[in-house]
Amino acid sequence: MSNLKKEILVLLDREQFISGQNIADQLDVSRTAVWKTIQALKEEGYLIESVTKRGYHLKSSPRYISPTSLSVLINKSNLFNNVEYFTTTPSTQKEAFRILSETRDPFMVVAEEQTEGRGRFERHWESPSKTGIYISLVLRPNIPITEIIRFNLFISLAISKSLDEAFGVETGIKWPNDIYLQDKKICGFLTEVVSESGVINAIICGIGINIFKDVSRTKIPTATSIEDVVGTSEKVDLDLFMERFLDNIEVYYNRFLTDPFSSIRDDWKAKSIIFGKDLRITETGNMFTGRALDINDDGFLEVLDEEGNIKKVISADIEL
Ligand code: BT5
Repeated sequence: MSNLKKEILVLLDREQFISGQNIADQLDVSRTAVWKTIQALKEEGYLIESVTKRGYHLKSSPRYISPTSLSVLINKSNLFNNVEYFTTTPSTQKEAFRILSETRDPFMVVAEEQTEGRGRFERHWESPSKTGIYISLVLRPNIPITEIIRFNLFISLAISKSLDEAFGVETGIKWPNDIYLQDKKICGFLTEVVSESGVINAIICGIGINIFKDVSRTKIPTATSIEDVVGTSEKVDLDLFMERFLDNIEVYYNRFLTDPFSSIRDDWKAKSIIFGKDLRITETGNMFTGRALDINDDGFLEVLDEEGNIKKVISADIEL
């Protein structure tokens, strides 16, 4: 990633013009270098107006996430200092596992398209090009593997809040790993772990979010996208979403490291969509029906089954 691209993007303003000379002086580069970099940004999808004697002005950002905006955001992040960006890849999870051995630092993998995106239990995740966000977060907490159930609770709240804040929607959490919007699935995530002697070496959390409409998703009747709900793609600002997302992931990941689930229980339950409903629950191949009562401090779901027994469920498929 060219540093100059990032630096010029930070200087370009939506309200005011900035002259090429001013940019060149501030960044200590030639005006030709500025001009060339502006052309490269235009090729990435930035609409940059240039007016004689006034200079440059940013009219709009690309419709989809741009690698340059993403690396500007990563520079501000206290949690991640590297992002690997792919235009296409089989799966960001696969890339994350490959890169894992090269670094001890947390990092992110982002792709515009996945050809073999996967859900839990090797299920398929539909990942059409530039219409969804496909991310793997790699985190390296030094904690026992049993804590991973709690991780999912903190992360689901971070994702759900980010969607609400960026797009003005009201998403809900469908335990254990889905985010719903208006009764349909807008996001799914899966958490995989590399561990040694019961201690986590790395968490690899893969998150798929449907943003724009795409014909390939119409075959999944339970799926929706942000565009399906907000109506027009002009209101969808992915730079804003990524900013909210990185902020919330950092906040809730830090809280996960220090605080018990009880500290977010009320917030989490207010966003949960499974309470007070009859559920069909499938856990390790066994299906039963019941009502969700509560989530305990370890992250287990407590369910009242039809025989009146309280069952504790760790991870399951839930049908509402
Ligand atoms: C999940 O699995 O919901 C976790 C999905 C995680 C995807 C991310 S994308 C980045 C990273 N890299 C990867 O390769 N994966 C992760 P699960 O609960 O098993 O749900 C899968 C089911 O959701 C499928 O069987 C379909 O019924 C449905 N589905 C598939 N694609 C979908 C989509 N785009 N939107 C909504 N539902 C979908």
